[in-house]
Order: sequence, then structure tokens, then C-alpha cells
Amino acid sequence: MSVTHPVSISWISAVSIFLVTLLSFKLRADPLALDPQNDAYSGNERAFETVIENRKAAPLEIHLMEPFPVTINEKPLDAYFGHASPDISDFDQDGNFDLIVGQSGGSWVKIFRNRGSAGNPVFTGGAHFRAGSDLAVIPSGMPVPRLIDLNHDRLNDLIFGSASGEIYMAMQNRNRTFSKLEPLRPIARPGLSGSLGRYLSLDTVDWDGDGDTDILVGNQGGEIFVLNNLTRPEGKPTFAKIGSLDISIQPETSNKDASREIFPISNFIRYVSPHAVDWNQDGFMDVIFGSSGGDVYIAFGKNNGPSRLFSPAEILVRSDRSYALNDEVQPSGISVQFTKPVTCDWNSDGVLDLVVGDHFELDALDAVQTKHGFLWVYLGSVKQ
Ligand SMILES: [Ca+2]
Ligand SMILES: [Ca+2]
Ligand SMILES: [Ca+2]
Ligand SMILES: [Ca+2]
Repeated sequence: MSVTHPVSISWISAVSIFLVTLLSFKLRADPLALDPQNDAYSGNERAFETVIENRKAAPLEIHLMEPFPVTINEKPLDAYFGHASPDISDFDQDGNFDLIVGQSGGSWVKIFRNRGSAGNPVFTGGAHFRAGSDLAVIPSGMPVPRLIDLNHDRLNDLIFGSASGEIYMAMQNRNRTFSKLEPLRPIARPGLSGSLGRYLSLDTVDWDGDGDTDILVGNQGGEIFVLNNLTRPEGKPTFAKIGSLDISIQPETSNKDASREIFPISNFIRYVSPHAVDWNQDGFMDVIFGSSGGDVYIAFGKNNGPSRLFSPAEILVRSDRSYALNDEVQPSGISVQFTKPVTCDWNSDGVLDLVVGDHFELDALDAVQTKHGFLWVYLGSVKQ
């Protein structure tokens, strides 16, 4: 017969009270904190402790080199009717990243498989993404794709932001086909609207460090929401909208006497397209985002865990493809709009590179199509 010593019980109680107190402090202090009762599977509190221990390293100063366009059969990839929206992921799981590109024309998504090797990506041709028996046409258009294993079955699924404000998902089946598109509607938390706004751009990231993949959603109004992944293994994809990112900006001005006040980015930036990455490799996740004005911004992360803080956003690349953080490239002469940034290590040199999808309108590039969207690769180099 086992006997539990009373001292052990009070010790366990004390630890429990301490943990509950700690937890309730976090929930009160932190608008993005997670409700463990609604998130039993992913064990966010434990993960939070793990992430916060991921201590800061000296940030790298990454400089961007003069950009070049992504080519298909050696010609620049030009998204039909513009709004090129890239995801760079290993779609076919052969070890090399592929391109998944949303375009405005036809509301289609195309898959370009990488036929090159590590450090030398080569893309030839492309196939329209199919979901169910048909081409996947994103209702309301302007698809922004991301590859993500929504239901933890080790088969990557695809999600798409869209103009109407709906997120669509296509689940991958065991035979490698994809099921037909379905809306992915986040659960609304008490006191929060479930609406995400319109013209959604999205990105996938383990926001809270619990081992599953969450979704960041940017919208027309310049807001960026966090959708926390609550999906159980092989279960129905379930995400809860748990708040929005608090990113500020100090507007540029030629008036030296002007106030150096900072404002929420939603005061100035429209059609925000977020991408979460630790750009400067200091251990804290940063957010790079594009805008309808074409400038690409970066807000450097200042901590980890579900309540993330950011330094005011700075311009990383201007809409004319010149730089702000390091002025090494001449303006291109074309000003682009609706930028959609992602990162990868394009040339496999161990330094992150930036890839920006864009949109621009020309009168006379050809007789038929006046709206275009290219992908530009800015290789990163670390300044010593
Ligand atoms: Ca691949
Ligand atoms: Ca899956
Ligand atoms: Ca960072
Ligand atoms: Ca690189």
C-alpha cells in the first residue's frame, strides 16, 4: 500500500499555486496570452518557458545586394495581371525549395518546381495548383499562398489569403492530391471580432513556440492578426484569433523640427503583408511586411514568447527597389505597389535572402497586359 507523505502534498500544492499565479499573471499582463483550457493539446505555457530561454545573440547586420528577378525558362516570372505573391517552400519534398506563386489574373496559384540544386535554384515551367478535380481558383481573387501542415498528418496543406477576407484551405490527401478548397474560419475569442478584414495576406510561423504552426494575417487596414493553431493531430483545422500585433512606425519627414512621435502602422500602411522571420539572427522573431505603397518594412523583435514587442518599423526596401537601411543600390526607375516579402536562403550561403513579389502597371510593356507582378531576389550579405 502506498502512503503519500503530507509534506509532499503541501509541496505539490505550493508549486501548483505558484504556477497558477504565474499563469494568471501572464494572462492578465498579456493580451496575446493563451487560454490553456482552450489550448490543452499544444501546451503553450511550457513552450513559452522554453522560448523565453532562447537568449539573445548579437544581431547580424545584413546588407542587401542589387536585386535580380526570379526567372522561369530564363525569362522573368511575370504574374498574370500582377499581384505576384510568393511562398518559397519545398512543395514536392525533394529537399530543394519550390515556388508557389499567387497571381491576380484568373485568381490562380502556380507551382514552379525547383529543378536546380542547393545554391542554384532553376525553375522551368509551372503548373496551376489543383484542388479536388479542378484548378484551384480562389474565390474573390488575389490569392496569397502558404504551405502548412494544418492537421499534423505530415502532409503539407495549402492556405490562401483572399480579397474578400476569407482564408481558404486545401488539404493534402495521402495520394498527394489536394481536396477542394474550403474556408478556414478562425474561432472568435470573447470580446474579439472574428472578422479579419479584407485583402488578406498571410504567413505561417510558430508564433508562441509550442511546436505547431500559427498564422499571421495582414489586411487592407494595416492590421496584423495572430491565429493560434488549436488543431489536434489529424483533426479538423482549428485556429483562434487571439489578438493583433502592436507594431509602430515613426513617419519619415523632411521637417527636422517635426515631432518624432510614433504611431500604429495602421495609421499609415495599407494592404500589409506580414512575414515572420528572425532576419538578424538574434534569437528574436522579426516581422517584415510589404504594403500597397510598395515599401517593404522591418520591425525587429525585442523579445520572445506570446507577447512580443517590436522596435518601430523601418524601411528595408523602398518601392523603387532602392534601400533605406543601406544605400547601395540605385533606384530602378519603376515604383511598385502591393509588395509581398518572404525570405529564404536562395543561394545556400547560410545568410537569409529577401524575395519580394510586387505589382505594377505599365502602358506599353506589351499590347495586352498592362498589369504585371515580378519576384525580386535580394541576396543578403553579413557586414563584418
Ligand atoms: Ca522541392
Ligand atoms: Ca496536413
Ligand atoms: Ca531578430
Ligand atoms: Ca543567402
